[in-house]
Amino acid sequence: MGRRRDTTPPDTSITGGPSGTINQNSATFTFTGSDNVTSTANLRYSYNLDGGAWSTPSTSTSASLTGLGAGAHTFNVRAVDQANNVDSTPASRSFSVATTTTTTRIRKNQANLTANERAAFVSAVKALKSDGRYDMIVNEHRTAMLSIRPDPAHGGPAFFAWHRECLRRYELLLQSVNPSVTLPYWDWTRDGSATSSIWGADFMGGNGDASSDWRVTSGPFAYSTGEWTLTVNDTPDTPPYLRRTFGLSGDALPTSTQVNSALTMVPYDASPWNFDTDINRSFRKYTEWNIHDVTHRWVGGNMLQAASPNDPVFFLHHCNLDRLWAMWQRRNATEPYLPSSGGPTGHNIDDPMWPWASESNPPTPRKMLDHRALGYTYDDEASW
Ligand SMILES: [Cu+2]
Repeated sequence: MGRRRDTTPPDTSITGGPSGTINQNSATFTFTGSDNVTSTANLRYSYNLDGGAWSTPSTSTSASLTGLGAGAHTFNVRAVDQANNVDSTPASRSFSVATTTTTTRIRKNQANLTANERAAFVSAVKALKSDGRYDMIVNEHRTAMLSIRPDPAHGGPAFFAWHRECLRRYELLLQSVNPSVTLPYWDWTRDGSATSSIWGADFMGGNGDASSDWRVTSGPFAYSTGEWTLTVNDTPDTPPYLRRTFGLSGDALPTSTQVNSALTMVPYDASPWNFDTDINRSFRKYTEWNIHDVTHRWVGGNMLQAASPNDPVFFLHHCNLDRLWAMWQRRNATEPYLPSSGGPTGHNIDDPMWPWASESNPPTPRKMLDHRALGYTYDDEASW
């Protein structure tokens, strides 16, 4: 009499993985099985998605799925024992991928935008202006600078983190109007003249007119369009029209030499963590003073004010500063954000940042450190 042949199939169960709705297009499932003869360690597993082809059986007890489309999915897995009996009732798990998955969005150099991309950006900006959401952001920046003490956004370590959050929220608002839009950056070291394409009549518009109180008279943000009236201002006597005074302050736009100096400057910031920090011992202070401030002054007009986001180029300028911070982080990977304590309120690494501090999961400098985790990248990161 020979040994009785094992004809009993194993059982399979899923031990981990998503259920319900997920906000990403990848998922990992774990599973196990049991059998009358084969030990669990010797079982093999085969799986499929949405009833597709079964994978080749393997002893691996997890499966990582990537590139999942939006909508409902079912993951199926079945154990196979050493006599090649296959579980005829596979374990299944249903889940669904949200239609608005967190996809990484690429921020591009404004000089490389196509005409269509420029038009889409401008029209999203104008949509936010017309429904008041643009002016809400202008007001947050203005209030931070004029009324909240210490200023949560300027003159301290959180300078980069605060503006990263401000820009991210602005970009999300733009994307609520047009999901294909991302924030472009203005590389002043490359496009540093009054005739650079950034100032084109189809994009930011040009310099102010000296004979009209430096009023911007060209492009989509000229007062005459009726679509760009300044309502949030530093003082009640500020004119309602956008003003620019290129180069009038005597400042020059940042050079690549200055940018390179910033990129090699360590540590991130230094005591006393404010306006008095030694400019040669702080990436933050050097960049805020020698690169950020001079650009605000070179553009002039509304860019000199606390309500400087009234000029839409504010966000393109700060987008390049955000890129510079990310580049500095990459090149100085062992240099931490500073400080963890002892800095002005709102500027320590785990301090909630005004005006978002009362939200249930308020942004802090620490939560701003990884820009890619916030859902965006820069178009030239490969060359950093
Ligand atoms: Cu600012």
